Amino acid sequence: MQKLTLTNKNIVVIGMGLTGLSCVRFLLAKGANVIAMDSRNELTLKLDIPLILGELQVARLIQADLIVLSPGVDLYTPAIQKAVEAGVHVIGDIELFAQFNRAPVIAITGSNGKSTVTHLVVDMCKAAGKKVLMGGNIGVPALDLLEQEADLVVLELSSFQLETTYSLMPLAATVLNITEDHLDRHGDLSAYQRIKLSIYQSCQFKVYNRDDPLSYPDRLKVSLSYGLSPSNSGFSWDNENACILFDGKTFLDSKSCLLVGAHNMLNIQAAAALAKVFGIDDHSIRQGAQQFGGLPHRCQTVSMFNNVRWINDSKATNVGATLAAINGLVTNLEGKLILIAGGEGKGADFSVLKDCLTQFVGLVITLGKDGDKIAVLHSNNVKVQTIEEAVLVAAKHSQSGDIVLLSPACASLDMFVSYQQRGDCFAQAVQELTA
Ligand code: UMA
Ligand code: ADP
Repeated sequence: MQKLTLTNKNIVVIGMGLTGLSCVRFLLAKGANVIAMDSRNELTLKLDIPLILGELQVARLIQADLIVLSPGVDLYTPAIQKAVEAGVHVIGDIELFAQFNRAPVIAITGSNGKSTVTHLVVDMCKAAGKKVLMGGNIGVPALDLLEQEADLVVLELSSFQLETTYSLMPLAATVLNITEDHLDRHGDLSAYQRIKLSIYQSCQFKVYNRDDPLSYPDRLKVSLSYGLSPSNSGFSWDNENACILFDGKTFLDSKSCLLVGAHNMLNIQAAAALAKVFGIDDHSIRQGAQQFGGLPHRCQTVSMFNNVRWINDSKATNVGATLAAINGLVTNLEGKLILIAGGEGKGADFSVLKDCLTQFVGLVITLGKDGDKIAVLHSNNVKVQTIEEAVLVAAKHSQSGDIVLLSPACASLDMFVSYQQRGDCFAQAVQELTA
């Protein structure tokens, strides 16, 4: 895409959430004429520009010089597609960022592990004394980062953001893994995969997961790989000694790290590879990896009571994350695993959970819009209405040595404002029970 000129251009920003508001601020500062739109019928926002609420108006959209979409707004909404057909460019905030950013970018996507890897890379680079900024899907709109000077910008990118990005040209990028997610928006796995892989477009160092062919860049030149499979080049895993290797030699002893689980060993490798190609020294990489204790709502122990471990993995919003949690936890399990799952399934095929549930899970407690689709996969299941009820049922069936895991394999939005609220409700119910 050609370099954008924004001054005096008529630009429509759709979606007045975090992203949309950052776009409005940025575009106004660049001298554009901005109109805001939001599908909600009511919105109490104080904006000094026109705000059009309710159904998107095609007539307004086709008059625009440019449309900037929030990630939560579907590019294939009929009104937006009419504007595209009329020749109006549609981009997202990451494309705007790309057009005006001057700092090197490390870009991270994948179905799971993005936030963990993004934090790890930032910590590794900070350990080396670099001025690093972090943003994107992680919660800080990328455009807000342009206000500060930095040695490096680390961006977590979702498929929604990548779908409207054309000229990011990251210094280094990775697709951590690809498992079904957001199919309600992208249609099928291959469409979702194609959007994820676009992160490698014009990227200098393609850092890739050797063990997940779906996530491979199409050209493997100038690349560094990671994986749990053996390899004499790039990062790999020595299962016997529980160490991360680089080019076949010991790089980091996992026992010196706070993160646990096979998926986190992959996350550390991915972050280390990205930091390495940016030129961060090995000592700082190890330091960053060793000091990182993990993020809330990701396989986080919230209570240990009567030797039952209660784990909040509310951020597991797709089947891949739940599979990783179960497979990671069963290695140290004394008793049985009780799984609490269900919510908004986003069009996923849950049958891939069946073998894992049958093999490792003693009881499945389900709730939410698509809970029944998970309940049918296990002969020992209980259906509940609320997270509090799920905790009570789990308490009744648990005994010393068991793990109770909230790892829903679904989004939370059918019952909660966010995955954080779902995780907090779970933790609170567990606290009340064990107080
Ligand atoms: N809206 C419309 N029309 C629509 C849909 C939404 O007008 O068809 C409006 C809503 O009424 C609301 C606004 O758009 O006013 C919300 O915009 P948004 O959904 O794009 O959300 P933001 O607040 O801008 O947050 C977004 C990301 N949200 C989504 O992708 C859904 C945040 O990721 C991200 O942190 C933030 O930008 C900053 O970059 C959240 C997320 O859930 C955490 N991401 C998904 C995920 O991780 O699975 C992709
Ligand atoms: P994202 O930002 O991609 O959602 P997070 O780091 O927030 O990723 O983790 C989300 C969920 O995925 C958590 O439940 C976590 O336990 C799980 N997870 C983290 N890393 C991986 C991985 N490499 N593979 C599979 N699941 C993972």
